[in-house]
Amino acid sequence: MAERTLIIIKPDGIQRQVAGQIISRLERRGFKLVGAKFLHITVELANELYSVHHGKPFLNGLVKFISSSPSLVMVWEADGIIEIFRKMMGATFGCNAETGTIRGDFSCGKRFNLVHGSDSPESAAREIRFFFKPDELVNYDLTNAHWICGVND
Ligand code: IDP
Ligand code: MG
Repeated sequence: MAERTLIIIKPDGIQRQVAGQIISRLERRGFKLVGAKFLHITVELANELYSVHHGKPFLNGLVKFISSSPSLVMVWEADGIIEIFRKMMGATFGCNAETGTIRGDFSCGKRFNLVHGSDSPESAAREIRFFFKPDELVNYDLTNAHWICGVND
C-alpha cells in the first residue's frame, strides 16, 4: 500500500469556499482519496490533535481557530505523499510561503493558513487513527494509476 497522510481543510478554507480549489490540486497531483469527513472539530479534539504544541504560546489561539467552524478532514494516498504534500502546503505562515504553494497562493497571514498535513509517518498514523476507524478508509484502485505513476524500469 502506498503512503497515507491526513489532510485537513481548516475552517478558513471552508468559510472562504476554496475547498474545491484545494482538492483540485490534490487530484491534479495524482493523489488518491481514501477517506473524508466533514465535521466541527471540538475544543477537546483540537487539544488532543495538537498535543505536540502544548505549552507553546500559540496553542490557545490555534485551538480557538480550529474549533471555530467546520473542517474537512481527509486521508489521501500516494508514494511519498507526506513529503510531497508538505511541499505543496508551503511554509507555516502564508506570509512566508512560496507563491505556487497552497498557503502561498491563498494566504498572506499567519495562523489562518487553510490546510494541515501530517509531518511524518508517525504523525500520519496517529492523526489518521484519531479521526478514522480502519473500515472508514476505502480500498479501491484508481483506474488511471498506471498513467499517473508510469512504469519505473
Ligand atoms: P504546520 O501546520 O506548518 O505543521 P505547526 O508548527 O505544526 O505548523 O503549527 C500548527 C498550526 O498552528 C499552524 O498550521 C498554524 O495554524 C498555527 N501556528 C503555528 N505557529 C504559530 C504562531 O507562531 N502563531 C500563530 N499560529 C501559529
Ligand atoms: Mg504541524
